[in-house]
Amino acid sequence: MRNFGDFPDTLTQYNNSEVVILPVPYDGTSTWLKGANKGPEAILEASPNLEFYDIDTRREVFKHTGIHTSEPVLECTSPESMTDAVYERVSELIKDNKFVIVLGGEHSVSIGTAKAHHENYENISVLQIDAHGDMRDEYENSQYNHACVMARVKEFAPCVQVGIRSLCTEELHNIDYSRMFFAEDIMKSETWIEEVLDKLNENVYITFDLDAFDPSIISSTGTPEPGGLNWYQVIDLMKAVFAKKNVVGFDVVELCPNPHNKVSDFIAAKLVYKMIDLKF
Ligand SMILES: [Mn+2]
Repeated sequence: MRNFGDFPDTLTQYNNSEVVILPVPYDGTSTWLKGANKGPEAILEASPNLEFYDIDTRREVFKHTGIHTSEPVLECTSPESMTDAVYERVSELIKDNKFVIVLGGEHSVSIGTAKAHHENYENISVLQIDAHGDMRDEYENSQYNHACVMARVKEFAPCVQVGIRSLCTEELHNIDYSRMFFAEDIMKSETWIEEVLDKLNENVYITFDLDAFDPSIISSTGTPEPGGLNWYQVIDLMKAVFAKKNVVGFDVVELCPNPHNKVSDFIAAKLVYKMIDLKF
């Protein structure tokens, strides 16, 4: 896969980079539209077309951090073996003092990376941005299905769920409504970002399912839902979380690229770069 951005070699070499992008093109458990395995490549393909100057911070952050794109994790025998492979790779990168960004793939790729961050940082909480609860105990005979991600993550770290607008009966017993921010309530609230911050620990891992966005902004996802977040709601939340908490890593998942419309790919790349800018 190509490198994120189109930066000079000195700014993409492993040893020179604080940031490592780890593609996990896994699509073994998605239940409706297939194609999330093409997500990482689509984000990387779109990335050189970004403007790398940030209007808020008035700089080009890649020149300060370096951004290395790692060899992808290709293990796909089962969701369990993929999770183990992601966990191993992310753990190695964290021990090398890298800030790790996993690009999915469908949402099950987040279990291994969230676990690696949990074991290397004290008291992390996990901020999930998503249209879906993803709290089923199991789905289609697997506990590692993308519909079960947050049920697995909740076993080791407290979670806060933002942008939710689709639940199923089977997951309701796992849901803590005091830690869930429905998209509809966010639209009517002026204090929701502070309330999200109040629920998070100092160390935060972010798992970002792109279907949290309204489909008018990002339509290329495996399970789109109406009534989602807009760009500035997301960016305002990200600005607050990166400013007030220690974000230890993140993933961006569930891009299911449409070859006839690359808008979603570009927005996903822009989100990744903006989050890097906010971190450093
Ligand atoms: Mn989702």
